[in-house]
Amino acid sequence: MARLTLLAGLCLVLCHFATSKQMVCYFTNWSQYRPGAGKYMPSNVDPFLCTHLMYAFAMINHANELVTYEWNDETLYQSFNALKNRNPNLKTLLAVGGWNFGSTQFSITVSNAANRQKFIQSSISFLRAYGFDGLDLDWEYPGSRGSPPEDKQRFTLLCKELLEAYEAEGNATGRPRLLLTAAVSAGKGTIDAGYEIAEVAKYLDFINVMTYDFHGTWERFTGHNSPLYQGSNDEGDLVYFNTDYAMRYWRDNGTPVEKLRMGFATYGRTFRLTSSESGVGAPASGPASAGPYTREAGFWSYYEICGFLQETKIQWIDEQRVPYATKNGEWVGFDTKESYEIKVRYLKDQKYGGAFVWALDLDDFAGQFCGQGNHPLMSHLHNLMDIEWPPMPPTTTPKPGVTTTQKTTTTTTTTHKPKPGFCNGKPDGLYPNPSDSNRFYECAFGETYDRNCGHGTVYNDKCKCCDWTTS
Ligand SMILES: *[C@@H]1O[C@H](CO)[C@@H](O)[C@H](O)[C@H]1NC(C)=O
Ligand SMILES: CC(=O)N[C@H]1CO[C@H](CO)[C@@H](O)[C@@H]1O
Repeated sequence: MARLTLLAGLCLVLCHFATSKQMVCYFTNWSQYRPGAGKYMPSNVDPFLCTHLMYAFAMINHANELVTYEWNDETLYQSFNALKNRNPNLKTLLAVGGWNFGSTQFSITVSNAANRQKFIQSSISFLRAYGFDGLDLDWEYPGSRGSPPEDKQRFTLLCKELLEAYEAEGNATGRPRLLLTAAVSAGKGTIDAGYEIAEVAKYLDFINVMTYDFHGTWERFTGHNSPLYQGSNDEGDLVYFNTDYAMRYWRDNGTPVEKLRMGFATYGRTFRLTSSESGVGAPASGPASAGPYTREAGFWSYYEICGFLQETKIQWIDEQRVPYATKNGEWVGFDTKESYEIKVRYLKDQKYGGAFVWALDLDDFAGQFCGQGNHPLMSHLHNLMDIEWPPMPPTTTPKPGVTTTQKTTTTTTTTHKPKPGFCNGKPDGLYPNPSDSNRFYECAFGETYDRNCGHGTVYNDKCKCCDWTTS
């Protein structure tokens, strides 16, 4: 009971901390296949950059079970979740779905109670087996792309039943409940077709509104990937296609502001110009040339854009508060530290609960292209969001080869007189105190010393040290 109270106390501190300033970052299973300096692995992730890491993507099989996608996902899950050994306050979630996975299997999975339960129970064992802290639903999209209209209500049911099952499992096992989040559309039409906003907002811990991909090569005029505000060229439904509108729409239809995460892109979308016009709204036909690393038409990572910016200059779409650049008939709308700054000021004014980034691998993560240091956009965002980790206990016995281990030693803040009894007949060493996880016994020369761990830590018998958890 003392241990539970202590852990609950720890959670109050850390959980409160975590909800006040969040930066959620996506890792993608395909960035491992990029050539040369573009290759991105879990080992490239800085565990102190983001508060939550999302692994994209897992999928659902025909038996409605949560399963891996890539041949080596299991290995990558391990190194991904091992990042928490270096930062014990970091949370990791597994994102299921994604654009390529589409809607078909999601529709089948939500279509009846048995399928939903199969998925829900499989997600619990899968997430626990690999050490994730939760699930991120990336269904693109309920009620669209072949998903029938009734999927809008069924998505709500899925969220409701997932949360109930996660609560029950947390209660039964005494482990922190698995988190449940979703990445959702920022387009008004897709939102209206897919989400009972106020309902799903009750069940989800937070909601990532994908405030990017508003404009791209599928259109016949240049437009920005992730504008903050509406542009004066925008007419008809295009007036909805900006970050401000999407965030307000989710809020005004019933999502508490603290649950909303605003999307930040570390990439841009490109066009090929067809005339001498080169501003926003200029005629275009198709994408610019594919980036040498991302190799996807219409899409450049920030580090590829840095190359493009040589011999041209950054221009601004003033009313939308975002930059673009053009050169040799190619056009890209993207984000910079400056546009991030403006967006974070907006996010804070509106009191939204945090930011999320698509994606870790698209920033200049190793600082090899832009001359702005490692992951310049995301580091800047981290600073703008005032993310601070709780102070770590001192590290006095680092494990060999692990320089950033956060394990503490058996630092005691109080030394009690030898307490007779406990150590009788025991070898010298450290032992858990069965009645208080914040305490432990030290046996030396047959004497029993009653010691306690530093504030907020508990005795962990595996490492014979004071730690964040008892196991
Ligand atoms: C879990 O425990 C909490 C707190 O005791 C309780 O409110 C909730 O109803 C329980 N949920 C389930 C699904 O058992
Ligand atoms: C290499 C690659 O693209 N791997 C997969 C990662 O997961 C997504 C799931 O959406 C798949 O579409 C990719 O094929």
